[in-house]
Amino acid sequence: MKTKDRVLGVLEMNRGRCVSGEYIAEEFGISRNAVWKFVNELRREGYRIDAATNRGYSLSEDGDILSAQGIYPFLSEDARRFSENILVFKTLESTNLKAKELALGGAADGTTVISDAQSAGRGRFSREFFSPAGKGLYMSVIRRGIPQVFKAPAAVTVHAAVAVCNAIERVSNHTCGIKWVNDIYINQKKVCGILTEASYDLESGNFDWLVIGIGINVSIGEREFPEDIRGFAVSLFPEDPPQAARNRLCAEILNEIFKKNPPSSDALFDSYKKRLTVLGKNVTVVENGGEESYSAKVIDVDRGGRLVVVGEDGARRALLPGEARISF
Ligand code: BT5
Repeated sequence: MKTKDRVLGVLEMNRGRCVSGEYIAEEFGISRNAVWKFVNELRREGYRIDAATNRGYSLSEDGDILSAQGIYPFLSEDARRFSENILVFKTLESTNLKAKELALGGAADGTTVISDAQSAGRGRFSREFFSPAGKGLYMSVIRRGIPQVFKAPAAVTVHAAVAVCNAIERVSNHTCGIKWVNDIYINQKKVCGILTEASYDLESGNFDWLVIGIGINVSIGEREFPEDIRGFAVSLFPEDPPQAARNRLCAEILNEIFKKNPPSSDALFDSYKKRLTVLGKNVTVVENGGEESYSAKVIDVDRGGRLVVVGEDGARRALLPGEARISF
C-alpha cells in the first residue's frame, strides 16, 4: 500500500479527531514534512483535513469520498479478512465488467471492485443502470464457489438481496421490499438493482467464479434521475446523506456477504420471502416475451429462486426470472 494511503487510513480510523503529525511520521518511518506533503496531496483529492498547531491533523466528519481506507473502519472482523482486496476507482465503464476481467485474470475470492461512477453501468439483458459520480454506490464482489450452506446457486442472488436490505436498514430508517428477482424497493420505488454473473465449468459442474454487482442510489436528487426512470427510481438520502454514507453502506454490505457463518438456507429464504413484495398477491404473469399472459396467485419462492404461482386452473407453476414477468 502506498504511504499516502496509509496516512489516509490513520485519518479515516480517527475521523473527526486529531492525530499528531509526529505520531503519523513515527508510525510509517517518514519525516513530519513528508506527512505534511501527503496531507496536502489528500486535500487536493478533495479530503477536508484540518491542521491545528501542536495537535495535528483531523479529517472532517463530513465528506464521503469512497476509499478502501474509508470503508475499513466500518468492517467487521470477518469482512476485514478481505480488506486488502478492496479496489476503488474514480470511474469505470462497469464494475461488473472490471470484476469479470479480474476474475478471469485469477483475482482472489472476495476481491471487491468499487467505482465512484460508471459510464456504462449495466442491468439485466444489457439494460442501462444510471450511475452518476459521487451519489451512488456501485460495487462488484468476486466469489469463487458458493457457501456450502446455500446448496443452490440461486441462493447467491437471494443472499445478495437480503444482504443489501439488511445493510440499508442498518444505515437508514428505511424498510426494504424485494421485487422478484432482486430489485430493492423503498417507498414503492427502486433504490437498488443487483446483477449476478457467473462463469460455470461445464465439465466439473462447478463455478469458476461469480460476480455479484450491486448498484444503489444513495443521494441522487429526484430531479437528477433521467426522465425515463424519474418517479420510479429513488435514493436512500435524496437530500441530506449522513456521514460517510457510501463508505459505511458498502462496509455493511460486505459485512453481510463475508460472514464466516452465513445464515442457513432456510433462514435466508425466510428473510427473502418476508420482504418479497409480490408474495400472496394476485398477479398477471407474462411469458414468451409478452405472447402469453394469465392470472395467478404467488404462493412461494423455491430454492432455485423460482417464483411459485397457482393459476386460476389450480395448476402450480415455478417461474424462472429470465422467462416470466409479473405485474400486479
Ligand atoms: C438491475 O437490472 O437493476 C441490475 C443493476 C445492477 C447495477 C450494478 S452497479 C454495479 C454493477 N456494475 C454494473 O455494470 N452493474 C452492476 P434490471 O433489473 O435489468 O433493471 C434495469 C432497469 O432499471 C433499467 O432499464 C431502468 O428502467 C432502471 N434503472 C436504471 N438505472 C436505475 C437507477 N439508478 N435506479 C433505479 N432504477 C434504474
